[in-house]
Amino acid sequence: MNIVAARVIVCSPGRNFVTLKIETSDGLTGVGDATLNGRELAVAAYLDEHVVPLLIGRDPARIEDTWQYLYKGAYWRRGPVTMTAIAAVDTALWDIKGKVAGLPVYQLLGGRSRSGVSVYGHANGATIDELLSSVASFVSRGYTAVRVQAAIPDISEIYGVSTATVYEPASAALPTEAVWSTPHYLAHLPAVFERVRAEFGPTLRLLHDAHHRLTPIEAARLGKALEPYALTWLEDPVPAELQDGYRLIRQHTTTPLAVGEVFNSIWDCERLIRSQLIDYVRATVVHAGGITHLRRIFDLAALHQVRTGSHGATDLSPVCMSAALHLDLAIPNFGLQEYMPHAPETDEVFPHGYRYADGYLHPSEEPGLGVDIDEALAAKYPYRPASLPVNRLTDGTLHDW
Ligand code: CS2
Ligand code: MG
Repeated sequence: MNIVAARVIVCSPGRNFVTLKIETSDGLTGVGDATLNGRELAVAAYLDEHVVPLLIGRDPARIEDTWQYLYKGAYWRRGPVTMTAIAAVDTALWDIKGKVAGLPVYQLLGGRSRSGVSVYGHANGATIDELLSSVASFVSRGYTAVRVQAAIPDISEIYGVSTATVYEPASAALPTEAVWSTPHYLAHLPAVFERVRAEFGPTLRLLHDAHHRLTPIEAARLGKALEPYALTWLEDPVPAELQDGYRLIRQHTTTPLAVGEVFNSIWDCERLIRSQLIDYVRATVVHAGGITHLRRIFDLAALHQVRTGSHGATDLSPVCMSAALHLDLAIPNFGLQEYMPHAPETDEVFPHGYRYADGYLHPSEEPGLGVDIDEALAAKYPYRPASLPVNRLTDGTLHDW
Protein backbone atom coordinates (compact mmCIF):
# COMPACT_ATOMS: atom_id res chain seq x y z
CA MET A 1 0.00 0.00 0.00
CA ASN A 2 1.23 3.52 -0.72
CA ILE A 3 -0.02 7.10 -0.67
CA VAL A 4 -1.59 7.99 -4.02
CA ALA A 5 -3.10 11.39 -3.24
CA ALA A 6 -3.21 14.09 -0.55
CA ARG A 7 -5.62 17.01 -0.67
CA VAL A 8 -5.50 20.26 1.35
CA ILE A 9 -9.08 21.37 1.99
CA VAL A 10 -9.63 24.97 3.16
CA CYS A 11 -13.18 25.73 4.24
CA SER A 12 -15.11 27.99 6.59
CA PRO A 13 -18.19 26.31 8.16
CA GLY A 14 -18.63 28.75 11.06
CA ARG A 15 -14.91 29.61 10.97
CA ASN A 16 -11.87 28.80 8.84
CA PHE A 17 -10.37 25.30 8.92
CA VAL A 18 -7.57 23.60 7.00
CA THR A 19 -7.75 19.82 6.64
CA LEU A 20 -5.37 17.36 5.00
CA LYS A 21 -6.92 14.22 3.50
CA ILE A 22 -4.54 11.42 2.49
CA GLU A 23 -5.62 8.58 0.18
CA THR A 24 -3.90 5.20 -0.19
CA SER A 25 -3.67 2.72 -3.07
CA ASP A 26 -6.00 0.45 -1.06
CA GLY A 27 -8.68 3.15 -1.12
CA LEU A 28 -8.27 4.05 2.56
CA THR A 29 -8.27 7.70 3.62
CA GLY A 30 -7.04 9.53 6.69
CA VAL A 31 -7.60 13.10 7.85
CA GLY A 32 -5.48 15.59 9.80
CA ASP A 33 -6.30 19.06 11.15
CA ALA A 34 -3.97 21.78 9.83
CA THR A 35 -5.76 24.85 11.18
CA LEU A 36 -3.66 27.72 12.53
CA ASN A 37 -6.04 30.50 13.53
CA GLY A 38 -5.33 33.67 11.53
CA ARG A 39 -2.52 32.02 9.51
CA GLU A 40 -4.50 29.23 7.82
CA LEU A 41 -3.29 29.88 4.24
CA ALA A 42 0.37 29.76 5.34
CA VAL A 43 -0.10 26.15 6.47
CA ALA A 44 -2.18 25.29 3.39
CA ALA A 45 0.60 26.58 1.14
CA TYR A 46 3.30 24.78 3.16
CA LEU A 47 1.40 21.54 2.75
CA ASP A 48 0.48 22.02 -0.91
CA GLU A 49 3.87 23.24 -2.08
CA HIS A 50 6.37 21.51 0.19
CA VAL A 51 4.79 18.45 1.79
CA VAL A 52 2.20 16.83 -0.48
CA PRO A 53 4.73 16.22 -3.30
CA LEU A 54 6.93 14.33 -0.78
CA LEU A 55 4.07 12.10 0.35
CA ILE A 56 3.03 10.59 -2.96
CA GLY A 57 4.35 7.04 -3.23
CA ARG A 58 5.34 6.78 0.46
CA ASP A 59 4.26 3.87 2.65
CA PRO A 60 1.53 5.27 4.96
CA ALA A 61 2.45 2.70 7.62
CA ARG A 62 5.82 4.42 8.20
CA ILE A 63 4.48 7.11 10.53
CA GLU A 64 7.69 7.73 12.51
CA ASP A 65 9.90 7.73 9.40
CA THR A 66 7.54 10.18 7.69
CA TRP A 67 7.59 12.42 10.79
CA GLN A 68 11.42 12.45 10.85
CA TYR A 69 11.53 12.96 7.07
CA LEU A 70 9.29 16.04 7.25
CA TYR A 71 10.93 17.42 10.43
CA LYS A 72 14.64 16.88 9.73
CA GLY A 73 14.27 16.96 5.96
CA ALA A 74 12.98 20.53 6.04
CA TYR A 75 16.32 21.62 7.54
CA TRP A 76 14.52 24.65 9.04
CA ARG A 77 12.97 23.31 12.22
CA ARG A 78 9.99 23.93 14.46
CA GLY A 79 7.61 26.88 14.34
CA PRO A 80 3.80 26.84 14.25
CA VAL A 81 3.39 26.60 10.46
CA THR A 82 5.85 23.74 9.96
CA MET A 83 4.70 21.77 13.01
CA THR A 84 1.01 22.21 12.17
CA ALA A 85 1.69 20.87 8.67
CA ILE A 86 3.62 17.90 10.09
CA ALA A 87 0.82 17.37 12.62
CA ALA A 88 -1.77 17.08 9.86
CA VAL A 89 0.24 14.41 8.03
CA ASP A 90 0.95 12.52 11.26
CA THR A 91 -2.69 12.58 12.37
CA ALA A 92 -3.92 11.39 8.97
CA LEU A 93 -1.42 8.49 9.01
CA TRP A 94 -2.54 7.40 12.49
CA ASP A 95 -6.13 7.51 11.19
CA ILE A 96 -5.14 5.20 8.32
CA LYS A 97 -3.16 2.90 10.62
CA GLY A 98 -6.21 2.47 12.84
CA LYS A 99 -8.35 1.64 9.82
CA VAL A 100 -5.81 -0.93 8.59
CA ALA A 101 -5.71 -2.50 12.08
CA GLY A 102 -9.50 -2.30 12.47
CA LEU A 103 -9.01 -0.53 15.83
CA PRO A 104 -9.74 2.91 17.31
CA VAL A 105 -6.42 4.76 17.56
CA TYR A 106 -6.40 4.74 21.38
CA GLN A 107 -5.99 0.95 21.21
CA LEU A 108 -2.79 1.49 19.22
CA LEU A 109 -1.55 3.93 21.89
CA GLY A 110 -1.71 1.42 24.74
CA GLY A 111 -5.45 1.08 25.26
CA ARG A 112 -7.85 2.75 27.63
CA SER A 113 -6.38 4.19 30.88
CA ARG A 114 -9.67 5.74 32.08
CA SER A 115 -13.39 5.50 31.59
CA GLY A 116 -13.65 8.78 29.71
CA VAL A 117 -11.95 12.11 29.04
CA SER A 118 -12.87 14.71 31.67
CA VAL A 119 -13.52 18.07 30.02
CA TYR A 120 -13.92 21.68 31.06
CA GLY A 121 -16.26 24.26 29.58
CA HIS A 122 -16.00 28.03 29.17
CA ALA A 123 -18.18 30.08 31.52
CA ASN A 124 -18.21 33.83 31.12
CA GLY A 125 -20.44 36.83 31.70
CA ALA A 126 -20.65 40.56 31.23
CA THR A 127 -21.85 40.82 34.85
CA ILE A 128 -21.16 38.64 37.89
CA ASP A 129 -24.76 37.39 37.83
CA GLU A 130 -24.46 36.40 34.19
CA LEU A 131 -21.19 34.68 35.01
CA LEU A 132 -22.70 32.74 37.91
CA SER A 133 -25.58 31.54 35.75
CA SER A 134 -23.10 30.56 33.04
CA VAL A 135 -21.15 28.46 35.56
CA ALA A 136 -24.43 26.99 36.83
CA SER A 137 -25.40 25.94 33.30
CA PHE A 138 -22.21 23.90 32.96
CA VAL A 139 -22.68 22.31 36.39
CA SER A 140 -26.26 21.41 35.45
CA ARG A 141 -24.90 19.63 32.35
CA GLY A 142 -22.54 17.52 34.44
CA TYR A 143 -19.28 19.44 34.05
CA THR A 144 -16.92 19.01 37.00
CA ALA A 145 -14.50 21.65 35.69
CA VAL A 146 -15.32 25.15 34.44
CA ARG A 147 -13.13 27.92 33.12
CA VAL A 148 -14.15 31.34 34.44
CA GLN A 149 -13.55 34.47 32.38
CA ALA A 150 -15.07 37.70 33.61
CA ALA A 151 -15.75 41.12 32.17
CA ILE A 152 -13.59 43.74 33.84
CA PRO A 153 -14.99 47.21 34.62
CA ASP A 154 -13.56 49.86 32.29
CA ILE A 155 -12.25 47.24 29.84
CA SER A 156 -14.79 47.24 27.01
CA GLU A 157 -13.64 44.16 25.09
CA ILE A 158 -11.75 41.32 26.78
CA TYR A 159 -10.64 37.89 25.65
CA GLY A 160 -13.04 35.12 26.53
CA VAL A 161 -16.15 37.18 27.33
CA SER A 162 -18.87 37.21 24.70
CA THR A 163 -22.62 36.75 24.36
CA ALA A 164 -22.17 34.73 21.15
CA THR A 165 -23.27 31.08 21.34
CA VAL A 166 -20.01 30.09 19.62
CA TYR A 167 -17.12 32.35 20.59
CA GLU A 168 -15.05 33.35 17.54
CA PRO A 169 -12.48 36.08 18.30
CA ALA A 170 -11.01 35.91 14.77
CA SER A 171 -14.00 37.68 13.26
CA ALA A 172 -12.62 40.54 11.14
CA ALA A 173 -10.30 40.31 8.13
CA LEU A 174 -7.85 42.65 9.85
CA PRO A 175 -7.09 42.59 13.59
CA THR A 176 -9.57 44.54 15.70
CA GLU A 177 -8.00 46.49 18.54
CA ALA A 178 -9.08 46.46 22.18
CA VAL A 179 -7.75 48.47 25.11
CA TRP A 180 -6.17 46.52 27.98
CA SER A 181 -5.54 47.56 31.61
CA THR A 182 -3.67 45.18 33.89
CA PRO A 183 -4.43 47.28 37.02
CA HIS A 184 -8.18 47.02 36.38
CA TYR A 185 -7.86 43.28 35.70
CA LEU A 186 -5.80 42.51 38.82
CA ALA A 187 -8.04 44.69 40.99
CA HIS A 188 -11.25 42.95 39.89
CA LEU A 189 -10.55 39.26 39.27
CA PRO A 190 -10.02 37.93 42.84
CA ALA A 191 -13.47 39.18 43.89
CA VAL A 192 -14.98 37.33 40.94
CA PHE A 193 -13.49 34.05 42.13
CA GLU A 194 -14.56 34.78 45.71
CA ARG A 195 -18.16 34.98 44.46
CA VAL A 196 -17.89 31.90 42.24
CA ARG A 197 -16.29 29.76 44.97
CA ALA A 198 -18.87 30.96 47.53
CA GLU A 199 -21.69 30.08 45.15
CA PHE A 200 -20.47 26.67 43.98
CA GLY A 201 -18.49 25.31 46.92
CA PRO A 202 -14.97 23.88 47.27
CA THR A 203 -14.92 20.93 44.86
CA LEU A 204 -15.94 22.37 41.49
CA ARG A 205 -12.69 22.64 39.50
CA LEU A 206 -12.21 26.29 38.54
CA LEU A 207 -9.73 27.48 35.92
CA HIS A 208 -8.78 30.87 34.54
CA ASP A 209 -6.92 31.91 31.37
CA ALA A 210 -4.74 35.02 31.80
CA HIS A 211 -4.02 34.71 28.07
CA HIS A 212 -0.32 35.80 28.10
CA ARG A 213 -1.13 39.31 29.34
CA LEU A 214 0.87 39.65 32.57
CA THR A 215 4.48 40.12 33.58
CA PRO A 216 5.94 37.47 35.91
CA ILE A 217 5.55 39.60 39.05
CA GLU A 218 1.97 40.57 38.08
CA ALA A 219 1.21 36.86 37.53
CA ALA A 220 2.79 36.05 40.91
CA ARG A 221 0.54 38.65 42.52
CA LEU A 222 -2.55 37.24 40.81
CA GLY A 223 -1.61 33.66 41.71
CA LYS A 224 -1.23 34.64 45.36
CA ALA A 225 -4.51 36.58 45.38
CA LEU A 226 -6.34 33.55 43.89
CA GLU A 227 -4.90 30.99 46.34
CA PRO A 228 -7.95 31.13 48.70
CA TYR A 229 -10.14 29.99 45.77
CA ALA A 230 -8.01 26.91 44.98
CA LEU A 231 -7.96 27.08 41.18
CA THR A 232 -7.14 23.93 39.25
CA TRP A 233 -4.95 26.12 37.06
CA LEU A 234 -4.05 29.66 36.08
CA GLU A 235 -3.38 29.47 32.35
CA ASP A 236 -0.87 31.39 30.22
CA PRO A 237 -0.04 33.85 33.03
CA VAL A 238 2.86 35.27 31.01
CA PRO A 239 3.89 35.01 27.33
CA ALA A 240 4.82 31.35 26.90
CA GLU A 241 8.26 31.88 25.40
CA LEU A 242 9.40 33.45 28.70
CA GLN A 243 10.13 30.10 30.33
CA ASP A 244 12.18 31.60 33.19
CA GLY A 245 9.22 33.83 34.01
CA TYR A 246 7.54 30.74 35.42
CA ARG A 247 10.39 30.33 37.90
CA LEU A 248 9.59 33.71 39.43
CA ILE A 249 5.85 32.97 39.56
CA ARG A 250 6.58 29.61 41.24
CA GLN A 251 8.54 31.35 43.99
CA HIS A 252 5.48 33.34 45.05
CA THR A 253 2.40 31.18 44.67
CA THR A 254 1.02 27.66 44.93
CA THR A 255 -1.70 28.35 42.36
CA PRO A 256 -1.12 25.64 39.72
CA LEU A 257 0.14 26.87 36.34
CA ALA A 258 -0.84 25.70 32.85
CA VAL A 259 0.80 26.68 29.56
CA GLY A 260 1.33 25.35 26.11
CA GLU A 261 -1.45 25.94 23.61
CA VAL A 262 1.04 27.94 21.53
CA PHE A 263 3.82 25.35 21.92
CA ASN A 264 4.74 23.47 18.78
CA SER A 265 7.56 21.22 19.96
CA ILE A 266 9.03 19.54 23.04
CA TRP A 267 11.78 22.14 23.00
CA ASP A 268 9.23 24.83 23.88
CA CYS A 269 8.52 23.18 27.21
CA GLU A 270 11.26 20.75 28.19
CA ARG A 271 12.80 23.14 30.76
CA LEU A 272 9.38 24.09 32.15
CA ILE A 273 8.59 20.39 32.59
CA ARG A 274 11.98 19.19 33.85
CA SER A 275 12.15 22.02 36.43
CA GLN A 276 8.52 21.44 37.40
CA LEU A 277 7.74 25.10 36.75
CA ILE A 278 4.29 24.14 35.45
CA ASP A 279 1.58 21.72 36.53
CA TYR A 280 -0.26 21.20 33.23
CA VAL A 281 1.03 21.24 29.68
CA ARG A 282 -1.57 22.42 27.16
CA ALA A 283 0.04 21.48 23.86
CA THR A 284 -2.32 19.86 21.39
CA VAL A 285 -2.27 17.52 18.41
CA VAL A 286 -2.78 20.09 15.64
CA HIS A 287 -0.01 22.52 16.66
CA ALA A 288 2.58 20.25 18.33
CA GLY A 289 3.55 17.92 15.50
CA GLY A 290 0.65 15.47 15.75
CA ILE A 291 0.05 12.38 17.89
CA THR A 292 3.62 11.13 17.47
CA HIS A 293 5.30 14.26 18.87
CA LEU A 294 2.64 15.18 21.39
CA ARG A 295 3.00 11.70 22.89
CA ARG A 296 6.68 12.47 23.49
CA ILE A 297 5.83 15.74 25.23
CA PHE A 298 3.27 13.97 27.42
CA ASP A 299 5.70 11.17 28.29
CA LEU A 300 8.34 13.74 29.40
CA ALA A 301 5.61 15.46 31.43
CA ALA A 302 4.64 12.16 33.07
CA LEU A 303 8.22 11.68 34.33
CA HIS A 304 7.96 15.05 36.13
CA GLN A 305 4.47 14.88 37.66
CA VAL A 306 3.14 17.28 35.04
CA ARG A 307 -0.33 16.47 33.72
CA THR A 308 -1.92 17.24 30.39
CA GLY A 309 -4.56 19.87 29.75
CA SER A 310 -4.78 20.07 25.97
CA HIS A 311 -6.11 23.07 24.15
CA GLY A 312 -9.56 22.48 22.65
CA ALA A 313 -10.88 25.79 21.33
CA THR A 314 -13.26 26.05 18.38
CA ASP A 315 -10.36 27.02 16.09
CA LEU A 316 -9.13 23.42 16.41
CA SER A 317 -11.35 21.28 14.19
CA PRO A 318 -13.29 18.14 15.18
CA VAL A 319 -10.44 16.25 13.49
CA CYS A 320 -8.00 17.58 16.12
CA MET A 321 -10.50 16.96 18.93
CA SER A 322 -11.02 13.38 17.75
CA ALA A 323 -7.26 12.73 17.73
CA ALA A 324 -6.75 14.45 21.09
CA LEU A 325 -9.39 12.26 22.74
CA HIS A 326 -7.67 9.05 21.64
CA LEU A 327 -4.41 10.28 23.18
CA ASP A 328 -6.19 11.65 26.30
CA LEU A 329 -7.81 8.24 26.88
CA ALA A 330 -4.55 6.29 26.69
CA ILE A 331 -1.84 8.35 28.44
CA PRO A 332 -1.13 7.84 32.17
CA ASN A 333 -0.86 11.54 33.11
CA PHE A 334 -4.07 12.94 31.65
CA GLY A 335 -5.36 16.04 33.47
CA LEU A 336 -8.19 17.82 31.66
CA GLN A 337 -9.32 18.40 28.07
CA GLU A 338 -10.65 21.79 26.98
CA TYR A 339 -13.96 21.43 25.16
CA MET A 340 -15.64 24.28 23.28
CA PRO A 341 -18.48 22.73 21.21
CA HIS A 342 -18.26 23.73 17.55
CA ALA A 343 -20.92 25.51 15.49
CA PRO A 344 -23.57 23.18 13.97
CA GLU A 345 -22.25 23.82 10.46
CA THR A 346 -18.78 22.77 11.60
CA ASP A 347 -20.14 19.50 12.96
CA GLU A 348 -21.96 18.89 9.68
CA VAL A 349 -18.79 19.35 7.60
CA PHE A 350 -16.78 17.18 10.03
CA PRO A 351 -18.94 14.16 10.95
CA HIS A 352 -17.40 12.57 14.05
CA GLY A 353 -18.08 9.86 16.58
CA TYR A 354 -16.99 11.51 19.84
CA ARG A 355 -19.78 12.22 22.29
CA TYR A 356 -20.26 14.28 25.47
CA ALA A 357 -21.87 12.71 28.55
CA ASP A 358 -21.82 13.78 32.22
CA GLY A 359 -18.63 15.78 32.18
CA TYR A 360 -16.73 13.44 29.86
CA LEU A 361 -16.00 13.19 26.16
CA HIS A 362 -15.77 9.67 24.78
CA PRO A 363 -13.85 9.09 21.55
CA SER A 364 -15.31 7.07 18.72
CA GLU A 365 -14.87 3.28 18.83
CA GLU A 366 -14.68 3.15 15.03
CA PRO A 367 -11.37 2.05 13.46
CA GLY A 368 -9.05 5.06 13.12
CA LEU A 369 -9.92 8.44 14.62
CA GLY A 370 -13.67 8.31 13.97
CA VAL A 371 -13.93 11.57 12.06
CA ASP A 372 -14.05 12.68 8.42
CA ILE A 373 -14.60 15.73 6.27
CA ASP A 374 -17.53 16.02 3.85
CA GLU A 375 -15.66 17.64 0.99
CA ALA A 376 -18.76 18.49 -1.06
CA LEU A 377 -20.33 20.28 1.91
CA ALA A 378 -17.01 21.93 2.81
CA ALA A 379 -16.89 23.46 -0.67
CA LYS A 380 -20.06 25.40 0.18
CA TYR A 381 -18.16 27.32 2.87
CA PRO A 382 -15.29 29.17 1.19
CA TYR A 383 -12.38 30.59 3.15
CA ARG A 384 -12.73 34.15 4.36
CA PRO A 385 -9.83 36.22 5.70
CA ALA A 386 -9.99 36.43 9.50
CA SER A 387 -7.46 37.73 12.02
CA LEU A 388 -7.21 37.51 15.78
CA PRO A 389 -7.56 40.78 17.72
CA VAL A 390 -4.74 42.71 19.35
CA ASN A 391 -4.63 44.64 22.62
CA ARG A 392 -3.21 48.06 23.19
CA LEU A 393 -2.58 49.70 26.57
CA THR A 394 -4.27 53.00 27.27
CA ASP A 395 -1.15 54.82 26.00
CA GLY A 396 -1.34 52.88 22.73
CA THR A 397 1.42 50.37 23.46
CA LEU A 398 0.79 47.09 21.64
CA HIS A 399 0.07 44.39 24.23
CA ASP A 400 -0.65 40.65 24.25
CA TRP A 401 -4.28 39.88 23.48
C1 CS2 B 1 -7.74 30.21 24.38
C2 CS2 B 1 -7.90 30.00 22.91
O1 CS2 B 1 -9.13 28.33 24.63
C3 CS2 B 1 -8.16 28.95 25.11
O2 CS2 B 1 -7.54 28.61 26.12
O3 CS2 B 1 -6.45 30.59 24.76
O4 CS2 B 1 -9.26 30.07 22.62
C4 CS2 B 1 -7.16 30.99 22.02
O5 CS2 B 1 -7.58 32.30 22.32
C5 CS2 B 1 -7.47 30.66 20.57
O6 CS2 B 1 -7.22 29.29 20.34
C6 CS2 B 1 -6.62 31.50 19.65
O7 CS2 B 1 -6.86 31.11 18.32
MG1 MG C 1 -5.81 29.66 26.52
